[in-house]
Amino acid sequence: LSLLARLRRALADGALELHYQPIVDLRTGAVVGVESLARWEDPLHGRVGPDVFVPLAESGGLVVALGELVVDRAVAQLAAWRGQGLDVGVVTVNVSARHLRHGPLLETLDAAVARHSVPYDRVAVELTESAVMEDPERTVPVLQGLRERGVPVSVDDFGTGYSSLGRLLHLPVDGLKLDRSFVDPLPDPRAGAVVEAVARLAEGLGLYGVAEGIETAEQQRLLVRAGWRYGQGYHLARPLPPERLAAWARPRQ
Ligand code: G
Ligand code: G
Ligand code: MN
Ligand code: NA
Repeated sequence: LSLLARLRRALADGALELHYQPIVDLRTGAVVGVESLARWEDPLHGRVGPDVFVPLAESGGLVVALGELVVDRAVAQLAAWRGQGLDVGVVTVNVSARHLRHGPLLETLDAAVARHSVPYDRVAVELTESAVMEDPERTVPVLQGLRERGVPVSVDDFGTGYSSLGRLLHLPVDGLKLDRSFVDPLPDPRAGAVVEAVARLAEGLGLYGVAEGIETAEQQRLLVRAGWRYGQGYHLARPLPPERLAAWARPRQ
């Protein structure tokens, strides 16, 4: 069986797992959200990374099936945590360009939110720059539909696309996630200038900002000083399976 066929079967069986990486308030350490990240362990090939199976799903016509599984799983997990009295803030889902443009994302979300009785504003969507920029006739109505529902939308990997800043920032989005390639070189002063400028840009536009890929205490400190309120990264916490995330988050609500 090809890897694509194995992925198709895994999706049909619900055999993918989600791990959750905390997003924290960098000043207080409180958890404000968790990013869901898909994990696939194939019985034959072992662990296959999302950098492999997400593009495979996209090219193989499985992107809607993947997106539906991920959205439903993430919303169900949020509901389960809420039922246990655990408040992790929002749960974010990564949505691929193809799902945004050609898939029934709004219907998928509506169904998941209704099934698990969670408020729309606790489910956030992460989209890459290219996903929001390409094919605006198709994407803008979906972004508007998310906004009407109160679903926060952030631009992921911000700063790595080649889109026009002007056009990007006219789109109905709520936040941006600074790509970790800008955090990684810190404390390099040139990288420091960039993260400070982007923090000011986000603030001026009324967007919330999340700095990604924080791996050291010094990077965290410099980001706070540069104006970043929220962040995630291995220094704070790795992506964790649900039970471990709950144990991590309980004292940090
Ligand atoms: O979790 P991390 O290695 O390993 O993720 C690698 C890439 O895969 C990241 O760009 C991430 O956004 C993407 N990714 C992880 N989970 C999902 C998912 O559920 N859906 C989509 N579309 N992308 C995902
Ligand atoms: O593209 P996106 O931002 O969704 O990708 C998230 C990816 O970044 C996941 O693969 C996640 O495991 C990874 N990640 C999260 N924190 C860190 C970090 O501190 N350092 C590195 N190198 N990767 C990270
Ligand atoms: Mn992401
Ligand atoms: Na990113």
